[in-house]
Amino acid sequence: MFKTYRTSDLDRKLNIIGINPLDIMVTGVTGSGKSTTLNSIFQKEVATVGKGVDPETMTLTSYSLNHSFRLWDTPGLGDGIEARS
Ligand SMILES: Nc1nc2c(ncn2[C@@H]2O[C@H](COP(=O)(O)OP(=O)(O)O)[C@@H](O)[C@H]2O)c(=O)[nH]1
Ligand SMILES: [Mg+2]
Repeated sequence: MFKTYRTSDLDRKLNIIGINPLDIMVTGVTGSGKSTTLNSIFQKEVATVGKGVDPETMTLTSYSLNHSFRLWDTPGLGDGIEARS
């Protein structure tokens, strides 16, 4: 579904602007659901989801959805949800 949505159209437009693949960085505080969002987009467990508030994603990792889209999972911004009160 998402993987085939106007893929050739978007691919052609990305080539016109000279940015192909398009890099999309998923960012946010630790535990905000970045890895979960990636798993949802890919409809399989590509990224390890954290348990509780401990940071799970420690490195910058890329996942290619197709040859035009590359998504990047990032470590949290350090302001974990445990720091909120
Ligand atoms: N209730 C709820 N929990 C979520 C949601 N998305 C992620 N989580 C939970 O939040 C925790 C951290 O998720 P994770 O994807 O590892 O966050 P990340 O640190 O931003 O990558 C995990 O226990 C997930 O199951 C959501 O939409 N709703
Ligand atoms: Mg993560």
